[in-house]
Amino acid sequence: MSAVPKPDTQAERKAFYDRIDSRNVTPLWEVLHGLIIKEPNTLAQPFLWPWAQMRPWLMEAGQLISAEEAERRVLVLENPGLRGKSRITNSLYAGLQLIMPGEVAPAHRHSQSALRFVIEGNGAYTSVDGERVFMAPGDFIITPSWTYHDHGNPGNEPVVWMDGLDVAIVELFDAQFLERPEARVQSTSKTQGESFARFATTMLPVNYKTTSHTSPLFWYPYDRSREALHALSKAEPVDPAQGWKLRYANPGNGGYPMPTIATFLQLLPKGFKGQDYRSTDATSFCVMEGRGTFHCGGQSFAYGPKDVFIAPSWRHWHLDADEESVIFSFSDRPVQQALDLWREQV
Ligand code: GTQ
Repeated sequence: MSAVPKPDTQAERKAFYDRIDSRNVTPLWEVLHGLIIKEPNTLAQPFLWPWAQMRPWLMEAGQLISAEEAERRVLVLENPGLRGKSRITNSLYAGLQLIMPGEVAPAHRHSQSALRFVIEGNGAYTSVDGERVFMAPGDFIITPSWTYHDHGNPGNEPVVWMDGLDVAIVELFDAQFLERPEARVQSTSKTQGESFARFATTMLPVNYKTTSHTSPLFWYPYDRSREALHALSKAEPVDPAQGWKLRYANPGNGGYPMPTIATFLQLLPKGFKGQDYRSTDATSFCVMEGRGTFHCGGQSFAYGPKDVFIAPSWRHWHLDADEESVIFSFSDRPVQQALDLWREQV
């Protein structure tokens, strides 16, 4: 047989593809090299959203629409390589939510799991299934899948936090549900002290049993996490890529706080020059303290308090700290690990 295709082969192939296409069938060999690839080749790009720019835009939004009318008054942080998709990475959503004094963001519940990382202001709360949690800057709070939540600000200053949700993951599985109860504001039956007593003291209620993959603790206050990082920095050598880094844990099982989203807090000493690092979990960062530079994929971004920045999957990044820095971050690592997909390289 001749190795040279007959002159009419291309035309014959085309005719065949057209014929099978009309019945929703397509030849793998035309798409294979884009489907199964050597390594991640994400459209997501590194980027930094400076607080100095975001804060005035949030306050402007505060004049344009109420939290009530918006349901959630949020400026979505869209990855520049994924515009129009409401996502900061391929799998996760991030936004900055503002609640003004006296406002309420009405109750609802949805399949998506959410995290809040408080950026600015005191006096606002979020209620999770009847438990009201007052938030302070640096606090990390979760809203587990299918738990009712409303936010309110009975205080006297604007409050802003970063939201992280697994919207695209739930969408991948077409498993979204949403419900709005009659009452805008949940009646609260428990206090955050109660949940803390049950789950935050390295003890558990003696008969605690659950089949849920989500942490029974909703509120991880900053002073505790900051204190832990400080103690760690006195006790052990600094990791060359990550500084001193802790992951937030589900006290019920030692796993991640939510099945889809991992969260971390890291401390970089003044003058830290981080080693290059990459991992398959694209990671979104929010600066709590300090200034420095985030280097990623050949780009550099100066960072300061309250800035948000993103390292895409498998792109090399490192952090240089001009001042001692504390940085919160989140990613889809639990999902990748559950599926035996996660990789990292130092
Ligand atoms: O606070 O419930 O940023 O439902 C996006 C969707 C926040 C929330 C967001 C939401 C919420």
